[in-house]
Amino acid sequence: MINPEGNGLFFDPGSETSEGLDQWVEINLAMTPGLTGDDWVGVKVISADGSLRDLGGVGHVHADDNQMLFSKPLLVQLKPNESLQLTRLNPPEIGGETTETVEFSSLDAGNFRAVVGGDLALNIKSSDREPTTWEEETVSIQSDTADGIFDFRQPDGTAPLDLQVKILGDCADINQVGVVRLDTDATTGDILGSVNGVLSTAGADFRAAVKANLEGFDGVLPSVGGGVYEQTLNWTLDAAEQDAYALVMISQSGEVYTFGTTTAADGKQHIKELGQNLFGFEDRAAGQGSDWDFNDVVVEIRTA
Ligand SMILES: [Ca+2]
Ligand SMILES: [Ca+2]
Repeated sequence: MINPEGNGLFFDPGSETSEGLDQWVEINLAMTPGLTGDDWVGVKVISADGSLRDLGGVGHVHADDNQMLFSKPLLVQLKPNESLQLTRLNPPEIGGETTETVEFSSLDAGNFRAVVGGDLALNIKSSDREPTTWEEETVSIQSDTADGIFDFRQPDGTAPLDLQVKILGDCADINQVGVVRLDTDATTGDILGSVNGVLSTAGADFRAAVKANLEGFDGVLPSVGGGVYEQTLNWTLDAAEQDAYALVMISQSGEVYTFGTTTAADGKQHIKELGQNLFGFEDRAAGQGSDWDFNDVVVEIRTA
């Protein structure tokens, strides 16, 4: 239900679905005329104790001429009495987060509309499908908008996991796309911010480790670019391959971009979340003519 101030949306476990949101919620930017690739919304919740928790970001994929290419909702999980908050995000390099008025309104059962700053509309609805195990896992590990990380570990861990990897975008350069396995704690199972023992804070050593451990999708390391493009690859993970992975983009000039806000050589955020398991990269380093459109290499992973 909408809070008394009209600027937050509650998950109230005691209410009927028609009045409130279920635990799993899909958030999508509405198809409003005039939207550009820069229109991007950060999703947070205010917990019952008043603390703020990030849930990720949602936007659309636009070509450089602003033609709409792809969009996908952001799936988030709300705990009882958490209040959903929305903030317009600008590309981190041109101002970042801005504080604006958000107005929520109730549509029909379990459906809401939110308008950020009077012009950026989002559709919010209780999700009518159960997320898969790894989707549920990624909801918590993709909470920062720069967390391009997937947890493909399955509880049973014996059946192959069949995935589809959609790669699309608009860029002049030719860039490579792949993944890297992340270290996990053998006891707790926690995903560690390291590759082959090298921490993501290790700068050039970390980027070298990412490059040295780069993997493709079923052995295919796609090169993409030279204009607007789209391709879909199959990726099957057998039990031994079901692990934690991060997306990686190697630029035409050999720069390494992966998860995190400061892992790139220029210290800038080169990846941002555009929807559930959907991430866009900016392919040029600061000083190489970067325009921070984050549509140069866009990757979506879903179950096949
Ligand atoms: Ca760009
Ligand atoms: Ca571009």
